[in-house]
Amino acid sequence: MSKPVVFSGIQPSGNLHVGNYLGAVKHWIELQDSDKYDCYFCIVDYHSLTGNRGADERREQTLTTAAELLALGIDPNKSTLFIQSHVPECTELAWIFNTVTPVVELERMTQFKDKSKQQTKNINAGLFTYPVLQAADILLYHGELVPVGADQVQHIELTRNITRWFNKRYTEYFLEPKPLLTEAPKVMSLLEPDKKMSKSLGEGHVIELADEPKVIENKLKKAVTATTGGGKAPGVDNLLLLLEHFADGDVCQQFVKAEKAGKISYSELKGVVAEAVASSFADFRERRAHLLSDPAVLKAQLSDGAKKARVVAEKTMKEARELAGIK
Ligand code: AQP
Repeated sequence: MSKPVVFSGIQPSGNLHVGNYLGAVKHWIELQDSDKYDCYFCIVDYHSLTGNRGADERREQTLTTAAELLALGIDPNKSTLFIQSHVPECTELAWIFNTVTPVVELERMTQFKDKSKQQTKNINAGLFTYPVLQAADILLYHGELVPVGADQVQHIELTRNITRWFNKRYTEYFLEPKPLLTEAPKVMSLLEPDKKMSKSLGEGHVIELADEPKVIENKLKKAVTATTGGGKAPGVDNLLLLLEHFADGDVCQQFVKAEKAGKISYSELKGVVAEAVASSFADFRERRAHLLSDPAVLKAQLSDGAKKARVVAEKTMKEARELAGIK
């Protein structure tokens, strides 16, 4: 019996942050280690072309992202880990999907609207069709479960629709995938806690997993907690969420109680969060440095992953071409 396929991707647009970890990558590792799924994890460098970074930076960050995923526990013997552009079939399938996807549906995508505001001088067509390429990635491997953060749910819904549009126009072929969320599907920015933590917001907004303890401490010192006017402060909730996931259980409860009693010290909370996050990733930082010291080994692992992925991708693409009446 074949196992259900899990597929997910991450952009090489910067070092991984605690949002990427709690919302997605931690879940990837749990699913991989459960041994119940056939897991594909992809570093989506084609997707990252929609941003502003240069070629050299992209190439370097792609390897760094691979090292970070391996250092966190993605195991190439258990999962297929690869770089998206090493399996270019996804761009061909994306083209077919572009032709069944109504423009109005893409116009509804909140990520497109947000990114268009963030990069006003570079609102490229790739940014608009980004979720179509994402659908192609998932369906190329017949992904059934897609572990992502809350911000990606709308895109997975669109993937489900693309499946229906393709199947209706041609033949019932693709299965509709489902998003899988963690208990922390949306970690917020440290400086603007009404926005999700995002690499593209800038340095002070994110805690990178590779940040040294002092850096984490300094970032947390500047984190927005409660603003005047009372009410529930999203910045405080966000720090408590980090504590819940990175510190021992009762530590978080003590701060939750103190907050309810109006006796919480934000500077103390920030110090404890900094310590908990930094110590949770101490081993990771060592493994990451070790992996990055030998890029040839990393590249060989990624090339093996792409070979495995390509076997499935070529089969799907051959069938999809036939169904669409090309070749
Ligand atoms: N703040 C977050 N909380 C929970 N999950 C998150 N994810 C991202 N930010 C958070 C999830 O991480 C996975 C990989 O994300 P990505 O790098 O491919 O794309 P992204 O969502 O665009 O991440 P960023 O940090 O916001 O990158 P930029 O700024 O470059 O666009 C996804 O599953 C995502 O949901």
